[in-house]
Formats: sequence, C-alpha cells, structure tokens
Amino acid sequence: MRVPVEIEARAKALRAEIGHHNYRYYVLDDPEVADSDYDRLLKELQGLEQQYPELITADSPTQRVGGAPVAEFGEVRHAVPMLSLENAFTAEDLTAFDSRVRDRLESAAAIEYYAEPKLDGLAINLRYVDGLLVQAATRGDGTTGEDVTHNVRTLHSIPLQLAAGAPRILDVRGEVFMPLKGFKAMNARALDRGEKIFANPRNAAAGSLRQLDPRITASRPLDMFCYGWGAVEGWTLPERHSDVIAQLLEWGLKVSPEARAVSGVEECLQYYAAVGARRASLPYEIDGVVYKVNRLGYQRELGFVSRAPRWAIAHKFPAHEETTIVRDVEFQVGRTGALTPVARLEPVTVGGVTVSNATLHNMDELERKDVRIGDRVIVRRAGDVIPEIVKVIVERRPGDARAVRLPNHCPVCGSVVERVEGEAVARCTGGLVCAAQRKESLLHFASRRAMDIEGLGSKLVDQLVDLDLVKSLADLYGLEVSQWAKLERMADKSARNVIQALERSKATTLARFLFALGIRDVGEATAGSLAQYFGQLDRIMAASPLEIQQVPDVGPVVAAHVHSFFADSRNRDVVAALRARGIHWAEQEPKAAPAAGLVTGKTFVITGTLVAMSRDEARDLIVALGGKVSGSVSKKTSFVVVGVDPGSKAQKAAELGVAVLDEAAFLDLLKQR
Ligand code: 9MJ
Repeated sequence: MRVPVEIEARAKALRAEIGHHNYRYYVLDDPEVADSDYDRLLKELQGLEQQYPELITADSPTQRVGGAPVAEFGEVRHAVPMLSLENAFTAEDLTAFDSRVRDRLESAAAIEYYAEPKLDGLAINLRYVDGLLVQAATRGDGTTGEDVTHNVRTLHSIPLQLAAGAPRILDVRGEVFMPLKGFKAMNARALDRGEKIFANPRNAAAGSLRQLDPRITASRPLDMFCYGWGAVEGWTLPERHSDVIAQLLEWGLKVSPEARAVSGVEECLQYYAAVGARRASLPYEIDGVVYKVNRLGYQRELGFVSRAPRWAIAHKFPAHEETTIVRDVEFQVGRTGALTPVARLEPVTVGGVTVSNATLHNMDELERKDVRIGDRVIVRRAGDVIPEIVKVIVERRPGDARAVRLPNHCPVCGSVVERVEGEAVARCTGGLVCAAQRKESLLHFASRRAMDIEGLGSKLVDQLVDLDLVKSLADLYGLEVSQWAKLERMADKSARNVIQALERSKATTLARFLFALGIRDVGEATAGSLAQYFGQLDRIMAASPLEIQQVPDVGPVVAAHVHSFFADSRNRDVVAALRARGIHWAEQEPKAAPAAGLVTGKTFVITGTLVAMSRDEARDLIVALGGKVSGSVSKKTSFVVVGVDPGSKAQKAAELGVAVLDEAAFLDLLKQR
C-alpha cells in the first residue's frame, strides 16, 4: 500500500513537533504543552505508523524503546580517544595548573576558563552522522568502549536526530547519570521487593546502561549532560569551547545549566565555592568542578600528556566516601517491628560531617555485603542520604572479624524475632508491648499527615514511653497539664500547647485515622481508598479479607494485614479507647456496596470446590455486594459458579440456559462488581 502524500506530510510534521516538545521538556526543562497534549501527538504518530509501517524512521520518537535484547555488547573503537582528567584537590594544585598553562602559552594575562560541575556518572560518546544518532559507546579504556546504542536510545534527553545544520560527522561526549530523586525511588522499590540496591547513583547509572535488554534501561531514570566532542567532519569549530557547547544546545543536546566562563584562578575558586555551596541541593551528584581553557587555539597549543589534556583539570570536592572500621552492629526496631541492622563505626569525617553510624537496611543487605564486626569498610554519605556502607575491603579483613547474627529476641523488649522465609525483613513480634514500636507508632500517629498533633516530637515521645505514661495511643489524650509540664524541656505554657494540639486533632477524617493507626502497608493512598469504599470504620472492622480486596488497588497481602489488624482484640480496644476519648470524623454511606453493580440483585448458585476461597467466603462476598445465593438452579438463577468437581447443578444450568462462570470469570465479575 502506497502512503498517501498528505499522510506522509502529517507524519513528518508530527515527528518534528514531538521532537521539539522533547527538547523543551527533556533538554531545557521548560515544556510548552501539557503532558496530555504531548501524549495525543505521540499517539497520533503511533497510529499512522501502525497503519503505514513504511513511515517508521530510525529517528522517529516512537522508536526509543522496544528493541530486542542483545546477546552481548559489541566493541567500539573511538575515532579520537576519550581522555580522562587530571585532579586538583587544593587551591595550590589549581594555582600550579594555571601557572603551567600560562608558562606554556607564554601568557602573562589571566586565562579564560570554561567552568562546569563535574558529574559523577558514566562518560559516553554519541556518534551523529548527518544529524542522525547512529552509535553510542562507553569510554571503556579510552581507546575502545562498549556499544550501548540500544540502551542510550531510550534516554529522552538524547536527541535521535539533531536540529538542522548538524555536521556530517559529530562525536559528542558527555556524562550519563542518574538524578538523585530517581535513584532514591529506585532503591526504595528494590528494598521493598528484597532486591539488590545500588550503592550510589554512579553504579546505578553504569548498571542501567549495561543492560542487555533496553526495556530495563528505559525504565531507569537516566539523563545526560554533554560537555565535549571527539571526531568532527563538515564543521569548522568556532573560537571557544563555550561556543561549541552553545552550538550543541542549539542542535538539541542537553548541556549543564551551571556552566560559565570565568577568568583566572581567583574566579575559578569563586566558582568552586559557589557550586560547592549548592552541591547538596543540586538534583544530581557531582564530585567537583572542571575548568577548561576556553580558547580552542590554546587547547590545541597545549595538547595532551599521556591520557589527559593539559588544558583541563578537575577540582575535586571532599569525598563522599571514606574508609573506617565497623566496631559493632546493633539492631534498631521500627514502627512495624522491622529490625534494621546499624553499623557502629569508628568515627570518620565524610564530606565535612562526622559519621559514626551507617545503615545496613536489612539482613539480606548485610549478608550480601558480608559485613563483619572488625571489618574495614567504605562508608558513604551524600546529601541528605543516611550514611551507608558501600562495601567491605575484604583484603584487609582481620583474622578475628566476627559475623553478625540476627538476634532471636528483640533487643528492646525481648519478644521473639521472626524472619519469614523469603522476606528480607526480620521483625520483633512484640507489637505495642515493645517500647521501640510504641515510640515509632506514637510518632507516626502524631505526624502531620496522620493526626497532625503539633509539637509532639521524638523528645517528648521518648519520655512518654520511657516513663510509662503512654502505654497505648489513647493514653495520649488522658494526660493532665501537670504530667506534661513535668517532662524535660516542658513548662506550663508548652504543656497547654500540646494539650490544645491534641484537642484540635480529635476532629479528623476516617482516612487520616486509618493511616494514623499504622497498619502494615496501609499508606495514605490505601487509607484513603479504604475510607472511601467503606465509608464507616465499623464496616472495615467487620469486613472479611475478600471484601477488603474489593477496594480498588488493594491486593490480598494488604487485605490480610488490614483484616488481621482489626481481628486483634488489642487493636480493637485501642480504637474503642480513642473514640471514647472523643476522636471523631464524619462517617459516609459506603460508596460501593449496594450501588447497582454486576452482582447486585443477582442470584448465584455455587457448585464444586473453589480454589481462591471457601464456598462460605464466596457466599459472604456475594451478599456483601448485594447479591443472593441459592442452593438450587432454576430459571431465576442468574449465574452458576462452577468449581472443581462440580455436581449435577452444572448440567442443570446448561439445560436451562443459565450463564455458567468458572472461578476465574467469577472473580473477574466480583472485581468489576
Ligand atoms: C564531567 N564528568 O562532568 C569532563 N566532565 O572533559 C566534564 N568530564 C571531561 N568534563 C574531558 N564536565 C574529559 C572529561
């Protein structure tokens, strides 16, 4: 089928328009249209390409993801070697560098440098031929790298096609990195699933690019800043490094928004201090700044030593990582009883802050890293991230290093510690008997998005629990001014303020209250869904796990947690006591139940054995959703649900022409209601 000219023109226009919006969104961080507008354009193009596959081009924005996995990475020999940078650690190092530059250039005047943050990622070469991205390779040993084209194509900030006027051949160099927000989210998800976490964003970026399956890379939050070039054909380079960078941006490549030209050592140091001050608040990790002689004529004159240019230097920040010794490993108990191993370290200064503790997350992580007491380890502290042990220096392990064992009993309350087979997390079974769990529960209960009790922080909570003033959540509301006022750092006025905050917190919503209870896996969103679905607390407390599963986005695991929480009489007592203290909310009519659905008013007959639930449970569910269950099939029967080894009822249904559902279809029906 020939592609009609107007369709071909439309596809071309769509590609250009989508390319433009990609550039605004991913390169400039300044979108011109809403995401929905963008999605509509992409969908239209996908539709056209599906109808006319001849329209698909290598640079089409629809072609980023989906390539098949490769068996192994090919090798790429770089046309111009990829260099590394010499390091400066002090102002003296930098002054010495500047003197060498001026001596060689026989220049008395201050040198103009192009200054930019030094990203801690993975150096990549992008080869564009006539503006089309044809190959991407890692730095490798500088001469030969790995072909990662299939993965690099999935990065949205890398144009598949450069804007008009691109040279015949252009090798662009830059750093692929993982922004901190995405890095943290990715590790949090991995921890939840009991999977391996990445020690730092650099490893995460490298691991993500070295995937054989590009769909995995596509799911990772990677970005790239371009800062240099290699082979160039068909373009006469301008006078300055900064002019080239400006042109790369014009062609659609992403460059650092922090880069600028500075003059002489003095301004280099000012730049270093300014970027250093903002280091912790940048959305990505940097390990220093780079200065490059800005005039390309000077760069050519200066040339190279071995594998580093004489015209550039990396001025490093204090390291995020240091080595120290593990003195002990202790276990902290969280709100849900989870035991977190924490390493007690020989204090060490990391990036200007003394670190004496580092988290090991859970037993799986501890075992994977094989951290032993007495080990020499690399610790890392970056931005607001909790200090972590990156790895053990196994070569320096002393003969008497001791392995860490999970305690059988909770270090805080002595209750039995449970580690469910296949789960990374070990838990204290003490519940609210455990002072550590009680403290964390109180803090969670009082937190802003839960009961929002202003002023009730960890200093107060520790005392309340340690002095046994609060054994259960409801006790909070029964303390007198004089009892509050006796606590450390408290006086009459502050005591009255806390009591006022407690009073204010009594008027709440069901969703907040549910969230505040701290039921395992019930975050704000789930609490909101439960509240909306059931409308009333008593209905939730009476619901079976299967009914709870009817709530949108609630699966069997969460449903089981909710059910067992309210099945526990101690928790029911806590809820009753809180309500007796005056905590209240507006109850609603349940959203779902009797509203007309697929089950409402229908009559079901169940025959045979069901796998996912007992017949009684199925009956409860049908009734809860407004349906009826009968023992015999008649013309009035709406559905016959057929399990394993059905009786004669299945045949009767067929004779009467009554709809028959197997178990899967039945479960589907319940989900849709
Ligand atoms: C990084 N990592 O941010 C260079 N780099 O220049 C910057 N690396 C570099 N420049 C020449 N901004 C070799 C490496």
